[in-house]
Amino acid sequence: MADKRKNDPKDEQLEIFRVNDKDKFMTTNQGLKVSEDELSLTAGVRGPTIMEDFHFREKMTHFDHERIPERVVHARGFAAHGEFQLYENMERYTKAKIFTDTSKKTPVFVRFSTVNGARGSADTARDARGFATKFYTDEGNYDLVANNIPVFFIQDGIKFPDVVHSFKPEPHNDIPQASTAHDNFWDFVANNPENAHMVMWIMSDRAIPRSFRMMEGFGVNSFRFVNANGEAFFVKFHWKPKLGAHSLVWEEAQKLMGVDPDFHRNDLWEAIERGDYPEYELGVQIVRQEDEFKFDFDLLDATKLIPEEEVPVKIIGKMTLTRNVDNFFAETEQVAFHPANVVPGIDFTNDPLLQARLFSYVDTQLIRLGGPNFHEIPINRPICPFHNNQRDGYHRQTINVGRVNYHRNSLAGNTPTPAPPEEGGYKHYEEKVDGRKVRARSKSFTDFFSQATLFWNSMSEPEKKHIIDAFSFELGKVKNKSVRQQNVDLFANVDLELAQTVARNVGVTPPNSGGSSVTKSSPALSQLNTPMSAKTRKVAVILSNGFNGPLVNSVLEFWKAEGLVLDIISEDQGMVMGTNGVNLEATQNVYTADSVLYDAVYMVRGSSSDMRYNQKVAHFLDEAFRHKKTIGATGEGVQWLQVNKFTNQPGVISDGGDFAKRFVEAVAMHRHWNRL
Ligand code: HDE
Repeated sequence: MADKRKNDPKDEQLEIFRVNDKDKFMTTNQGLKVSEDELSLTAGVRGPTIMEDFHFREKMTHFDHERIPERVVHARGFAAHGEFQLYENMERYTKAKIFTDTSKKTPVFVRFSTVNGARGSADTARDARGFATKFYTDEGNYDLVANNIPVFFIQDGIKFPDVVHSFKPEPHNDIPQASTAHDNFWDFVANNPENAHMVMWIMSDRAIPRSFRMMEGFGVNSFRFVNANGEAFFVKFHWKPKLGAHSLVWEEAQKLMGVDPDFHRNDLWEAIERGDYPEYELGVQIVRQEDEFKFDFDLLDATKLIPEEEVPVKIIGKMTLTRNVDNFFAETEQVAFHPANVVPGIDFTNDPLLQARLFSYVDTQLIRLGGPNFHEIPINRPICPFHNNQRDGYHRQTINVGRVNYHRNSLAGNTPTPAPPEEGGYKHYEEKVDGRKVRARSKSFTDFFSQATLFWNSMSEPEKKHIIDAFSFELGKVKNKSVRQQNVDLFANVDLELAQTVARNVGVTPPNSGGSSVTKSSPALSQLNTPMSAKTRKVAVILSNGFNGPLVNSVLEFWKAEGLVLDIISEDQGMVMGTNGVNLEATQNVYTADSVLYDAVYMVRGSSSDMRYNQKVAHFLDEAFRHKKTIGATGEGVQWLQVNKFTNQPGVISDGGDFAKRFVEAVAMHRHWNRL
């Protein structure tokens, strides 16, 4: 860990703000040493507390003000530090130094989040995920504020408060938490058909990721690259995780909300602590200005994606997350992202959703972080110097020296001076704008269903089944029958069979007309076509005293070398004795562990005279089997597979040649969908 901190300018900057209270005397915030912290000052041992007790008042007042408003969306998040390095000079398209200098390592801070739930909600709710990156570049902070879904619900930001109101808990009773499975959301969906494409993604496996480390990121809006000659290009940003994009199954996600509400947080934190640094490649889809109208959708419409088969994603660099935060509140909670934080060479488009975002982020941060000086909070400070005539306001930390706080001036030689573009001054792209003031949407935005169908067509059979199940679950929770009916009627425009199946599941009339003429698909959208790897996958190793020491030892050593993460689970925590003097420490017992916490199970030996234990192990295996996870067994463990009739099923690996290797190959497949 210490090594990773070397040569990281953001880390060096944060260092002066770090305080370690260990081995120090306790003081008040004024630096006065405190002699007593457990007894307030009272008039006599049984008498009233005295106002004079300044230590009590300071301690209590600070506590009373500990909370700040949570983010109105993306309240629950988790973040880490890292670095970005470019593979290839992109100067043909952009003059941004971060995208032209391949030698540079740029510090980054990344915050992942759910959108809907409150700060204390569970990680695995069905939802889009935020994927916001702050690059601390030498030209100023650049924020790529992305989601793990490439499209959005609405086309014009003026509808953002409506869509957010609809998916948040209902206002009369504040139910349900972190879930779209309720009447208001689906009423909004049915009556605002532009969100059909996004809703298909929300009903898909993308909305229940296995890990933040296995999630793609998308800038969603079309941005602009501008090169040194002033030539501009449309650009869409992508993050591609090296481990591939993988998901949970719904039952598992639901159970995890109780078993480990911090499932994604734990996963990221532990991976970084282990040194399994998550890696994501940055990709760009670049479209020439003159090709703006060559697509069958509008590039400015955030409910559309550019299929990768039409415009390939060019991989240009890699981000590695290398360091957990020191303090959640100071860093993760106080970080403030803003899509308008750009550097020369990166510019905006007229996408009406993006234009609204450019207003909203600072506005919300003003209330959340209590004033206009939140850029001075350590996590938000650029690592390059900043100078202007902005002064004062709540919590100002900078002590501006000198008398001049205005431009133009003569007393400070007219400084700070605006920098010309040759000196790095930001110049907005001079897009020609000419039009009447209207409240209207371009006709090129009105096809709401073709790409929803494209997405559906691109799904594999198991993915389609999951989408049907998700629609059925969510609409099944909608009490108003008309809302259920309106939705199946709406989604008949995406796929008739999908709508009919869901209609039958939720007790409304299956639509008999609709359907789509779109036959196009985009294979890149299916998660079956993502990189597959066994690295960092978690395996539950269930064993009890008397296990085959040499065999288990060699299997576990092989797996560790392959990058698997192992948890030894037994009847009790503590040492488990194997043959030939091989002893392993169980870090979990079967009552604290749960199969949903693992990617795979290795059953070594599990029987006990305790029926409760045997039942728990049987349940563990049964659940792993139903969730299509890899199950391996050697020796006595094989009997468990036979009893449960799991043998001869895909992804069930038992004794025999190359057991350890076959198991790793099976784990790398993520899930075995063709299992019965
Ligand atoms: Fe955001 N969004 N958003 N958003 N968004 C916020 O800013 C907003 C949109 C995204 O980890 C807020 O500081 C509007 C798309 C992320 O701190 C707020 C519109 C995408 C995060 C806001 C959108 C995003 C936010 C709330 C439509 C994907 C969390 C707290 C016009 C590209 C950042 C805050 C973090 C947060 C407004 C749509 C991503 C209210 C008005 C599309 C990842 O300002």
